[in-house]
Amino acid sequence: MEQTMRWYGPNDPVQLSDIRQSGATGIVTALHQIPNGEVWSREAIKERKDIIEAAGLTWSVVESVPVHENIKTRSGNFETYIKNYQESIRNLAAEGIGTICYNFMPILDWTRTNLAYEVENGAKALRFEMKAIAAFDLHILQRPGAEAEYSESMQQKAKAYFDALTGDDKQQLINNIIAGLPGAEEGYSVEDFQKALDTYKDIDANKLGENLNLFLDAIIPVAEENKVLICIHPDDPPFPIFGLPRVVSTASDYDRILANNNSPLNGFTFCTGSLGVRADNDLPAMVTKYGEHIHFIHLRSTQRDEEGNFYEANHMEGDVPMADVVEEIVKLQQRIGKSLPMRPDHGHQMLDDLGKVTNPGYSAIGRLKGLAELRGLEIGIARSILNR
Ligand code: DNO
Repeated sequence: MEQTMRWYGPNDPVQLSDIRQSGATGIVTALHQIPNGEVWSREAIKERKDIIEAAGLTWSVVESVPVHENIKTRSGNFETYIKNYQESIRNLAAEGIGTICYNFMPILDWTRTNLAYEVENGAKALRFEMKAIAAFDLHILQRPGAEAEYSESMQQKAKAYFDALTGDDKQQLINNIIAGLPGAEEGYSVEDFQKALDTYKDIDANKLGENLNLFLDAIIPVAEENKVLICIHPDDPPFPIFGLPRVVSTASDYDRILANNNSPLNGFTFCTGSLGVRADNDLPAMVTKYGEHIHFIHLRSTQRDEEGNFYEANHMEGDVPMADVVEEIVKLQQRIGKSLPMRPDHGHQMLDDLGKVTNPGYSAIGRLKGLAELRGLEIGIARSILNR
């Protein structure tokens, strides 16, 4: 795999020089300063690329060129936003950047309720807890009709959890869920969030899936002309929250996306952490089946339970069968004759980083540990396959 790391740009406390020492050669970044929907100009792209190259690294993947909400709901100025997206693809290609990641999650990008969940050894992990989501939904947002989406017992747990929150805890929970985690690009107040939810009143999963297809119909031909790989990130978490539809959570979602547009450039960001939250996703089998359409890989693991809670486990632990996944990736790379860009996704906040201000999930040492383990795993598997 081509070893890469995410970098949030010049304000990221983890610097390019740090990433270089991790052994990664590629950078995954985005022009976060450009508002959603606007064109990424060649100049802005080149400026960022030059900074990366001056540090001895390569800009391997754009994560993400965000998709404007109007495109997802096909309302307002969506046609202009699609044209702008096409233009950004052309401009990225002109600057030599050939892989673009995006997602099609309504309103919220990735969602967690606790950004400092202490694991057994004292390190901190990101966590998604259903009763915290329900407490926010039922008692802070007070979304009309929300009760119907939670069992009696979950409603009770949420109430007890909510009653025990201090004012600060409440604010923290609100921030964690809707203020926008790094890379999310959008943040909301409670009132604005309800207004945003209302824009999905008439959009179910079928409709959203159709809107995704229409978006792909418009951008894949441009990607083909410019030889740019386009890869959609799965929903995180991979099930509906706040009544919002989900269309990129399972293998059947992958099938639907490819049935609409089977271009080799139309593909996936294979995120084991997101997909791995569902027990019905067979990750190694998905690598084998969709391999030719996997353009970018996020490796991380999650530990889930039946209630829908999960936290981010060590890269080699948790529910993701990491060795089996990497074995399929090694075979895939041999089959297609190229190395796929991979970033160790998220990491625990640990050691010196516990005392630092870090981007949740993106501290240096936890990701460095993950990358080191994954690098060793790949080398070991590749050797054992060659010697068989
Ligand atoms: C979280 C990330 C997501 C991801 C976007 C892709 O750590 O995996 O923010 O970048 O959903 O568009």
